[in-house]
Amino acid sequence: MTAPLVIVTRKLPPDVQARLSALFACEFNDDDVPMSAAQLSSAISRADVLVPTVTDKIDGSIISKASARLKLIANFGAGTDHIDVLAAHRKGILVTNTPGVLTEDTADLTMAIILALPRRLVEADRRLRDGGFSGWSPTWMTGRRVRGMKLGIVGMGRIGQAVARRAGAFGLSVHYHNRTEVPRSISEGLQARYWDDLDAMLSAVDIVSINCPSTPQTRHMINAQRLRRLGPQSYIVNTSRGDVIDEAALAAALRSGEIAGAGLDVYEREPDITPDLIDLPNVILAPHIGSATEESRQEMGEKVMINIRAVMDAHMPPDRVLPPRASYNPASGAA
Ligand code: 8YV
Repeated sequence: MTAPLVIVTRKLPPDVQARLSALFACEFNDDDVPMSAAQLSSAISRADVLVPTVTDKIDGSIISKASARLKLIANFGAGTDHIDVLAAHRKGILVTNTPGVLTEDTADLTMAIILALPRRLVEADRRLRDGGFSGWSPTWMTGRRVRGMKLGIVGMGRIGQAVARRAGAFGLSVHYHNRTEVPRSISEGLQARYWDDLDAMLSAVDIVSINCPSTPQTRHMINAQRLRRLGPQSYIVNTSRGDVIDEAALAAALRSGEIAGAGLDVYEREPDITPDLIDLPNVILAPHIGSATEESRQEMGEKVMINIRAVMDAHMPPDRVLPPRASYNPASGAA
């Protein structure tokens, strides 16, 4: 029996690629240039398993090119908004992701930005490098005290909860908005207050952290009108997906002083960034590095391999992603 063909769209950590090679017949992308739609179509038409990342748009038209041999799309990453999971499901192709292993690292980056924004840390670094440090001054580069601020978390899943744990330790009070209230046992442990009404929460908090996935329902959830609710002393942080915030509206709100600052790790049209954001001093811009630790990337690779192995052994993979409930009838198992 020939080994299943696994096609990996981006260069993965060396240990992960070595182990993948030991287990399966593999095609890697050692140049690490993101594949074009034509290359993805070719890959999906030949593979038993496709291993894409957030930089690959696996839409319905790509999925239509899959041959009958494609059993699994094993995403290297937690978010699957770049994959048409329903189209895959309709063709009987399983989709998996890598949840859990990047939670703490993404929450660390989120907390780092939450601390750095009001304290103007990145701006201060820039000013010093530009020769602007002529010695200590009682009034220069003053920011705002983080302790005592109210943090509003939008999306209280794994990462939102991990951010809440950190925020409590830094003396922020934790508020959250979620589709549904999390169990009391969790919110009481985090001392987190639930807000059913997002608008009301935005008006009440000092910092907002976006930790929800990108879905048709969350796209541009933070728009010009909601940014106005935040107010001129408030900050917004996004380490989830860029399109949850209307990026043009955010740039306008920052420029006009409607909000005090923003810290972003994700963008609406990565790798492009609204040029205005680059010019503004009150913005921290990170290049989508939430899960960028050696440890997370290694463990994401482990998860990919475990999911492939389970499917190859005719078991249900541990990290199966199902289509959104609205489009899927679990009773019939069909969309
Ligand atoms: C990953 C992420 O690095 O896992 C996610 O959803 O946003 C990132 O942290 C990326 O998705 C890799 O595909």
